[in-house]
Amino acid sequence: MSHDDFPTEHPAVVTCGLPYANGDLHIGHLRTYVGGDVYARALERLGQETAFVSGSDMHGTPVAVNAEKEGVSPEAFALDWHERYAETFPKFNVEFDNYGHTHDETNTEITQGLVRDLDEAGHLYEKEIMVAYDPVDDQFLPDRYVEGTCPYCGAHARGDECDEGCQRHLEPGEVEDPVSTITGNPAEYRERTHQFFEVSAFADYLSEFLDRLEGTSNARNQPREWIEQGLQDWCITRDMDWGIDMPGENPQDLVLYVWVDAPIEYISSTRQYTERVGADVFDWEAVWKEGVSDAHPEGGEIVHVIGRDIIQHHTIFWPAMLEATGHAEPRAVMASGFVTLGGKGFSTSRDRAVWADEYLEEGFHPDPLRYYLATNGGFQQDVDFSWEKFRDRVNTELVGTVGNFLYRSLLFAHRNYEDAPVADATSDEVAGRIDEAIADVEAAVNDYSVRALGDAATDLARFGNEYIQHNEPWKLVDDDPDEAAQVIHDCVAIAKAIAVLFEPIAPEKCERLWDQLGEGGSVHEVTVAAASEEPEGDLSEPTELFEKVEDDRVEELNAKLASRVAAAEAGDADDAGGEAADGDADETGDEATDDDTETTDMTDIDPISDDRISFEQFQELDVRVGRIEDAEEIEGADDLLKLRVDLGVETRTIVAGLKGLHAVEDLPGTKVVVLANMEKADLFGVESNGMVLAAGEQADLLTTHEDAEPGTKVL
Ligand code: B3M
Ligand code: ZN
Repeated sequence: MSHDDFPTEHPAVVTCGLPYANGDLHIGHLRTYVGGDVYARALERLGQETAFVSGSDMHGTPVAVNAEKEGVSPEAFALDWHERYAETFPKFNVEFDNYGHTHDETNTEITQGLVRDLDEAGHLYEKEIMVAYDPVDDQFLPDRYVEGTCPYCGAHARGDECDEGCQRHLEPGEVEDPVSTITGNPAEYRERTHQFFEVSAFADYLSEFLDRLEGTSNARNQPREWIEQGLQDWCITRDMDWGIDMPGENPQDLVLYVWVDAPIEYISSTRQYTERVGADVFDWEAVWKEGVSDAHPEGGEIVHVIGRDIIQHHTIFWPAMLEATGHAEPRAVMASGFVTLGGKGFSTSRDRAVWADEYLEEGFHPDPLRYYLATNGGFQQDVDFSWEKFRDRVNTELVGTVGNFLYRSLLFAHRNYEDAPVADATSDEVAGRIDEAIADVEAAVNDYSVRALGDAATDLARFGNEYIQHNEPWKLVDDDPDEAAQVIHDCVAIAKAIAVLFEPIAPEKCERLWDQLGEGGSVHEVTVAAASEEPEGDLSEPTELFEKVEDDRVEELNAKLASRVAAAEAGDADDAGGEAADGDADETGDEATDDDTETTDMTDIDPISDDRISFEQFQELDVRVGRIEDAEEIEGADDLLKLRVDLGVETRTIVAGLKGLHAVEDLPGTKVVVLANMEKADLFGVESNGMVLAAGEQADLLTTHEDAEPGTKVL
């Protein structure tokens, strides 16, 4: 690793945190993958030799718990998700040079080798510890198999992290009042012998490492505090079947903790890339090992792109493992903020998400989402997604600024000059502005600012719009054809620079622009120097690069999301603490979590929305008085009841999450309030045609005080 400005003479590896292979990806997940991809592409545009790698995280309880719920083996379950992820990323133009997984042979071999090296170097020791155990089910409860109370802040916590409170990583045995997430049984603690890595011995090294570490400031500041508070050693084994076996003598059949083999996949994935392309094209050892390559004795430039919830693993445990085993140290950690949806967290279990596949199925191009996620805020900041905000940024910036400039310039050039306009060279003013944009991109890479990478290109397009508007070439064509040709030549030069500089953010769109410009080859292959080279291609008839997002699409998409959330909430209304066994590594943002107490803590009540709706919007809701005629259970559904509800004009079947909260036999005759024009939903094979309104987790049914008849409208 060096601290020279990029591009350096050493090979670089950009990695993205490995997604747990345990469930659908939503657009919140995509933020770090898009960020990593944008950054890796930008490094390449600067001429830096770069490999971009990641892989699926197959092990650990986040996978095992979800597989168990589905009743399939963790291996089959994880492989299935792995294959889906490997297909999904390229659809968003996230193009890893290698995308492996932690359960393959390469990673098993490298992991076991590295753990052996730690052992031989005297950094591992055995210790008896108490681990959670379910006496009824007769099984150990590592990590997410157990939940309880955080010993540091008192919040409800998972066995391995205080996800709802102080965010600390929790060691086995730390969580108080342990309960099994699988059976709900109270757990007890039993003594077992586990392997520990002496992270505490690396405190001084880590402090110095943090002083050198580049990337986002959150990745340095938080770990400094942890070091000041005193580092604990790290338990690296677990009582589980699923995982990589602890090498050497292993009488208790322990596997390695998932966080041991997961980051090692960064190395394994790079090695697989080398195995495919040859060490002369990319040498994994030159990057990852110290003292192996003569040209790169300190290794290469390692840049980790991660979510901010896994800073500790990447700035404490991982660099200590690397340092202890003769590996190169990371140069930078870029830790992103979370993505929220309409101001709240994504919730996979409540279907409160815009799914990655869904975004594409709705017919949207991946590049506008990349733009949105990459530039909607600084990388460390949380980014809120809403269809309205997406529409606004696409329409204003991509269509209005970038697309508009390109289309009007290239159309004018094509109509008036057929191929390239005839001026000899780009004017000094415009050439100077393009050089500035190139310098902005170089600075953005060295500042680890994904957002500034996007801004460099959009600012240039903004300049282009002003330039063409100010010079009015359409007026000059007749009066001063040479000047007109110069202006348009300049605009084509700006368009070419945009194609090069915007490629990291919008790779597919920029490839198309490159084609329209008649430049040969692929824009993916050129360096930023090409941005200031004279445009020489034969222009083809341009088409608009970006499409507007229409208002009615936004309404439609919001309605779909709302009805899905309502259907999911109907499904888990009585599911107290229902997220508990969810294994949802993927819940992002600070969503209010379920609470399994009977009383409502007023501090948990959501603030009243500031977003007012019009009376017209309210009138779109067809809310009616109804009377339950009949209620029955639904086979296989833990929370739901099937109701027949008299709405005066007709009797509807409505599925509601009332099971366990209301006695089935008490319900017939109860007057309720129904949202009658709710989108139909299929729940456990029953078509639900409407929604019964109820308050809170206990589903307190709304009713009327007097004798309004079924069918009466609620106004
Ligand atoms: N699989 C996912 C997460 O906690 C976890 C990342 C591993 S990166 C080496 O975000
Ligand atoms: Zn805590």
